[in-house]
Amino acid sequence: MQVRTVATTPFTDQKPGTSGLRKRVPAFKQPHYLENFVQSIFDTIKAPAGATLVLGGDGRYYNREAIQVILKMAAANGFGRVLVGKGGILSTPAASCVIRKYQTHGGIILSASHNPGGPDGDFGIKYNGGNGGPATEGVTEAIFARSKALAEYRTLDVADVALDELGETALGQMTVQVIDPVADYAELMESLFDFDAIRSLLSGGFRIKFDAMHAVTGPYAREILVNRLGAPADSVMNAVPLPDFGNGHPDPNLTYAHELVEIVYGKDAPDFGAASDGDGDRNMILGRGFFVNPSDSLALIAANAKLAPGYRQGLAGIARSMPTSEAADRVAEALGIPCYETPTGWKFFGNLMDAGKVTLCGEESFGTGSDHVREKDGLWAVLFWLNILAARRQSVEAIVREHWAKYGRNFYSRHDYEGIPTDAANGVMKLLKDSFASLTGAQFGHLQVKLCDDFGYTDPVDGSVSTGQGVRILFVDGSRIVFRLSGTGTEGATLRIYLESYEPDVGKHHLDAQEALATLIGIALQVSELKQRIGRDKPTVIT
Ligand code: VG1
Ligand code: CO
Repeated sequence: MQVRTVATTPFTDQKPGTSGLRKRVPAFKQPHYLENFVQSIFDTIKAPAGATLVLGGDGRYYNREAIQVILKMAAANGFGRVLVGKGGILSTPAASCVIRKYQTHGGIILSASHNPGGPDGDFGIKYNGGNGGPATEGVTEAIFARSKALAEYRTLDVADVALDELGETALGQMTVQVIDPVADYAELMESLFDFDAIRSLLSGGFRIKFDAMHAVTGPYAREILVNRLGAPADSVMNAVPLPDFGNGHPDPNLTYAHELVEIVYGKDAPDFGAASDGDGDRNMILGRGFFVNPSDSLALIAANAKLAPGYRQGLAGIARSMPTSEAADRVAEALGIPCYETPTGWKFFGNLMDAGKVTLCGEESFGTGSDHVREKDGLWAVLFWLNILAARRQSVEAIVREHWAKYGRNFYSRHDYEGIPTDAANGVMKLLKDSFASLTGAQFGHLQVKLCDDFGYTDPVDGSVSTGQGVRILFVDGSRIVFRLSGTGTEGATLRIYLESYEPDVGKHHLDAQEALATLIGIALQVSELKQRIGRDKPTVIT
């Protein structure tokens, strides 16, 4: 079979964001667009001839077409084998699991995560290295640099490969191996958690509802929660992955997972609710009529980790992204283990886990995970909670309130302003940076500003430096406001405002987070001149 070398011209906009390259489907459908980026990956990673690659995606619109393009290019670029999930499907954590288990030369994951799908929706692609984790900034920068100089790509002129039956097909010199996307992942979960205890919880009348949001986790949740743990079949809703996610927005938060929220806050509600996102790496945890803030969830999992067999030996350390609340720091302190603060994005956790410095990682954006893979992992978090609930036999709410009583409560919220003009968003960030000097020491009611900066991070393992990771306004009493521009959107800009204050007084823990954070919210709006500059009264999403 003849390798065909195709002449191409570079695109200038193939810079990966927080988690890979994300664009609208029509952008990816431009002639050569996907091919250019894939060739840039292959040219950068320089896999040895005959290497194995993992390939799969969240099943969104254009997933199948892209998989065929990538398979042919992988064959033409000298790969020996590609492990591809059946139907082209692999959740992000499952892809990470497979890369690690079969020690492949990394993998390519097709996903725009929580962004909507469909012909006019979003598509995305990223490369994960041999450790199973997202390529580090050094690698993504090199891929971007290559994409700007690319003159040709290589492919094979062959028919498409059948992806709907398990088994092997030859593609030129390469073997395409279609694997069960769920089996390896389910086995890993069973090795970490006490499935017997969870089974007995579920058979004792404890009711759960998991919303797969028409996205990738449906088959995983059915296999694990229903087939292996014995939950009734209707415990998993929206379980069939659809290319357009049923026209929904597969983002597990109180706004977009409203179908689940109505059930869990409604009459005859289940004891536990959870949802996951488009590619299965995010999670939202709910108790009956009760929302668990993702930052609290990380802290709670850390505090209760020893209840799960896979973590009985204790934790090496915890890492959280900078905007994530400091609730986990308090647990780390009590456990006498380190807590690292990294920039936003899972790629910053990989080195810490590889070096054995941390076991658990988390982000405020509904992302929790551990060193079992190198991605955040939605179902893993759900199973961790079920394991804790099976061991403690209390309600979700009671467990969270006990945690607050012991450690204090970190009131926390994120306000997102989505789809605002890029110039206005940049203007807000510039204004804030220009105000550091005047803000430092400034008094707002009972709150005084201690320090303002633009967060920078030096990786403790490889010494690499990442700057410009978010504007922080830190107050003397420990309260914080953080401003960041999203790196995952495809339309205009999204400004995120993260708000946090610590409350040791258990008598105030019942307060609503928005109420408790009202003063900080007012300060954030004032110093950013947000209303004047972007003309919005309210955030698009509050979490
Ligand atoms: C967002 C979240 C970040 C997360 C990233 C990828 O990034 O804030 O915490 O790691 O999405 O998650 P940004 O740059 O838009 O704030 V996923 O589930 O979309 O791969
Ligand atoms: Co995701």
